[in-house]
Parts: sequence; C-alpha cells; structure tokens
Amino acid sequence: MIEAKKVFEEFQKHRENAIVSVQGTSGKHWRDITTNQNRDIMLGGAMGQSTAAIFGLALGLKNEKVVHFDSEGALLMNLGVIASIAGKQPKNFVHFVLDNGCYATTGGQPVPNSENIDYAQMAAGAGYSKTYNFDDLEDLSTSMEEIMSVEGPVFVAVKVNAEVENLPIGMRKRTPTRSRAETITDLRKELGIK
Ligand SMILES: Cc1ncc(C[n+]2csc(CCOP(=O)(O)OP(=O)(O)O)c2C)c(N)n1
Ligand SMILES: [Mg+2]
Repeated sequence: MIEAKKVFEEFQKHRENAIVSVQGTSGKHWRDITTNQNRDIMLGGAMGQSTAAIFGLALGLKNEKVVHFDSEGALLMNLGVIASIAGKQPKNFVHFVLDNGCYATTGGQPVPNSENIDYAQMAAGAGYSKTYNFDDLEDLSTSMEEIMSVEGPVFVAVKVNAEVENLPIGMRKRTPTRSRAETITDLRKELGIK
C-alpha cells in the first residue's frame, strides 16, 4: 500500500513536460505538487469518461507525453476504454490507476473484488504494450524513469490508501479549480495552438 500523495511526488521528479490529468480522491494531491498548471487537466464528472477524453488528447497530440491518473471505480465504469486505447497503441500515453479499493468520494463503499482483481493483467490482455503493478513505494520509485520513457501505451496499477470522504457533498470544503475554458485556453497557449 502506497500513500497516494507519494505517488505524485515520485511522478513529479520525472514529469518533465508531460500533460497530466487526474481523477478521484487521490488526484487531489496533484494540485499541491504540480509545477506547471498550464499542462494540467482536471476532468471531474462522469466516471470513466475522462479516460476516453484524455486518450483522445493523446491521439491528437502525438508529440506530447500524456499521462492520466485514473481511479479504479471510474475505470470499471467504462472498462471498454482499455480496448480502444490498446487498439490505437498511442506511444505517448501513460495510464496510471490509483487503486484505493473503494468508492472513496461517495463514502468508501467497496469496489467489487477489490482484494483480488488485477487491473494490470486486464490491460495486458487488452493489448497495452507495457504494464506494471505496484504496492511498494520503493519499487515504484525505482521504475518511474522507465515508466516515463518506455513506448506506450503503458498501464501502471498502484495500490494506494483510501482517503474516504464522509461529509455530505454540500458540506465539503470546495477547493477552487480552473474552469474547463481556462484549462483549454492555457493548454493551447502552452502548445502554441491558435
Ligand atoms: C457515471 C457516474 N456514476 C456515479 C457517480 C458518482 N460518484 C462520484 S465519485 C464516485 C466514486 C469514485 O470512485 P473511484 O473512481 O474509485 O475514485 P475514488 O473516489 O475512490 O478516489 C461516485 C460513485 C459519477 N460521478 N459518475
Ligand atoms: Mg476508488
């Protein structure tokens, strides 16, 4: 089991210029760690759909490394996306799944078969070119450079701690995020797209 925040700290050391998108409760840590918000994309909302959107971005921006930090509940909601990704073989796409074993955002209900399911094996079966499984920080840290340099699509399943939210949604502290329009404008500017 790895602290979700530590995954992002390790990743940051090798991010370079990658475009990064995050999901779920674990993804919230990225806000405090990123040093280039212009290349960050926060897509909340419908579970599983941000994976498809970011995959589309990777297809369109073949010269940019695109990294998506998924959550396992969201991935399961749209599992067919792994076949679509593997079918297109985007060399520039790295797909992390931060697996906390539950639906932490909505109170920590268990995800089916979370103890035994092997997401990396599912991705390998779908046809990702390289897959990893981690539940130890040191192992992840040792492999991060390779993960970020190997030809994609890469799939990285990481067992992380659950940070369960129990307050009713209306009572939760809201952290300001950039709007979708700002995100698009900033990324276009970053990439020199008119
Ligand atoms: C299609 C869909 N169904 C239900 C929800 C309500 N919902 C928001 S977050 C969440 C749990 C997410 O679990 P996971 O993807 O594992 O991320 P975690 O909260 O554990 O970080 C649910 C059920 C939603 N946003 N979209
Ligand atoms: Mg989860």
